[in-house]
Amino acid sequence: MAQFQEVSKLSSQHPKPPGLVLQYGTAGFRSNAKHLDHAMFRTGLLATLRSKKTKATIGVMVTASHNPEEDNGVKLIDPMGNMVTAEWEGYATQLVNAEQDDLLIVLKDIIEKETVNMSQEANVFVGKDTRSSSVSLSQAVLDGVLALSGHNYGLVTTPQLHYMVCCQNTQGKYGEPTVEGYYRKLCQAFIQLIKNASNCTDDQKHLSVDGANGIGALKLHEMESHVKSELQISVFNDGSKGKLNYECGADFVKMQQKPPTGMEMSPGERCCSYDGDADRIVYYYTDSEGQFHLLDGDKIATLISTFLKELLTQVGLDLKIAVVQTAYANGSSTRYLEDTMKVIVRCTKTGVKHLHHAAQEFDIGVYFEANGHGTVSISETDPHSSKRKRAAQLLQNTINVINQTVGDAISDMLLIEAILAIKGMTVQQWDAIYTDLPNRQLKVKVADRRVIDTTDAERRAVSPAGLQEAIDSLVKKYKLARSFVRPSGTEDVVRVYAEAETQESADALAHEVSLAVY
Ligand code: NG1
Ligand code: ZN
Repeated sequence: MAQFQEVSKLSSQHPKPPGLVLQYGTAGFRSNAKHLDHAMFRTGLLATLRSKKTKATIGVMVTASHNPEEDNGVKLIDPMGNMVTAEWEGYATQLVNAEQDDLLIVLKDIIEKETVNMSQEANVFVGKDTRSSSVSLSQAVLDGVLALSGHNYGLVTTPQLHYMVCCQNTQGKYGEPTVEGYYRKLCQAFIQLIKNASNCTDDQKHLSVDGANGIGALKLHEMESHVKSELQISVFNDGSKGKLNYECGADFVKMQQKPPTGMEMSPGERCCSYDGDADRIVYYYTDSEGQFHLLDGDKIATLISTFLKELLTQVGLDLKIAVVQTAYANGSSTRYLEDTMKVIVRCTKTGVKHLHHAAQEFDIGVYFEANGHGTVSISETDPHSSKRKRAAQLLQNTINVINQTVGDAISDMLLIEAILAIKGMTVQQWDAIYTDLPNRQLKVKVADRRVIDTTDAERRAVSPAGLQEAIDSLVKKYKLARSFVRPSGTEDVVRVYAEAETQESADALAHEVSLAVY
C-alpha cells in the first residue's frame, strides 16, 4: 500500500539508533533530546493509528516538563484529554524500539491487533514547549502524522493541549478548542468567582509567578488581559534570560525546599512556581525571619477540598467528595484530611493517570501529587438543580475555572487565587491549616532499577528480598517516621522518600534507606 511506502521513505529520514531502547514511562518517552528523533516520528505514526481507531482527535505533546533543557519527551493524549491507555503505551514502546528494518512489521501488527480501519480519517493535535529541540522534534512528529489532517498548535502548555483535544472530541461541549477559548472560559469563571470576595485589597490581588523560563511564562502574558485588574501577576523567570528549569520551577522549589533564583520576594508575599510545561504548581512565601514556607500539592488539595466541601453543604446536593494522593503525600496532610476534615482519602501509584482514574470513582475527586501536579474531576452534575441559587452559581463557576482533563498550573492558580480571596485568607493562614512533617527525597543510581518491585500503592517493596525488612527496621528508630523506595518512571534512578518528626531525622532516615537500596 502506498501508505506504507510513505512510512518507509519518511522513517529513513528519522532513523532509529541501533540498539537504543526507550520506555513509555510515567509521562511518555523522555530522554536526552539527541536520542528522540525516531521516537517522535513513530509516536506521530501511532497517534494517527490511535485517531483512526477511536475515530477521534488525538493529541501529541512534545515536552520533558521539569527535566533539564537538554532533555525532551513526547506523550499521547487520548480523546477525552486524558492519558493514553496502558495497552497503547505498550504499542508505543514496541513501535519506538523496533529496529529500522522491523518498523513496518510492528506497525502492521498493531493495525491488525486493533483492527484499525486505515481508510478512516485521522486528526492529530500537536503541541510543543519552549525547549530549543522542540522545534525539530515536533516536526518529526508531524512527519509521522501521515494524514495531513494533523493540527499543529505550536507553543502551548501541556494542559492547554489536553483541554483542546477534549473540546474537539466533545463537539465544543467542554469549550472551544482554541487557546483563546481556553483563556476565555477559565478567566470568565474566575472573574465571576472573585465577585464573591468582599474587601479584597490591591495587595491581596497581587501574585508573583516563577515561570521556570518556560511556556507558562509566555502563556501568562497572553492571559493577562483576560483577568483584567482582578489579578495582578508579576512574572519572573520568563525565559528572557535564564535557562529552562535551571534553579527555578516547581520541581526545583519542591525538591530543594527553597525559593527559585531570579525571583524578587518580600516577606509574607504570596508566590508560586510553574514547571517547564505548566502542568504543576507550588506556592510559597518567606516569613519576617527569612524562613521559607512551601505550600505543595498536598496543601493545595486541602485548600480546594475544604472549599468544595463547604460549597457542597451550601448547595445542599448529596455529592460524594474524595481526595486522591500518592505515597509522597505528607503524613500530616493525610491525617488532617481524614481526621479533621473527614473526607475520604485514597492513595494510588505515582503518575497522574492513576490519580485521575481513582478520582473519577467519586462525584468530586480532588487529586494532587505532592509535587503540585493535579486538578479536580467532577462527574456530570447540574449545580442548578439546587434551589440555592447563589451557591449553585458559585459551584458552576468553580467547575468552569477547573481544567478537568489534567493538572494545570494556570487553572489551579486561578482557582486557588479565587478561593483565598473568597475566604479572605492569607497565604500564612492557608499554610497554618496543618504543619508538614519534615521530609527528604533522594535519588539513588543503581545498576538496574527494575529489580525493585513495589506493592500497596508503592508504599512497600516486595523485591529485592530483605529490602522492606531493612526499611522497616530503620523507620522504627525515628518518631513519626515513614519511608519507601520506588523506581522512577521518568529517570534512570530509584527514588527514596522519608519523613519524620525532625528534619535531621528525615535526612538521616532517607540517607540510611538509600544505602539499603544498593
Ligand atoms: P517518577 O520519575 O516516576 O517519580 C515524576 C514524578 C511524578 C510525575 C512524573 C511525570 C515525583 C516523585 N515523581 O515521576 O509525580 O509528575 O514525574 O512528570 O514527583
Ligand atoms: Zn510538567
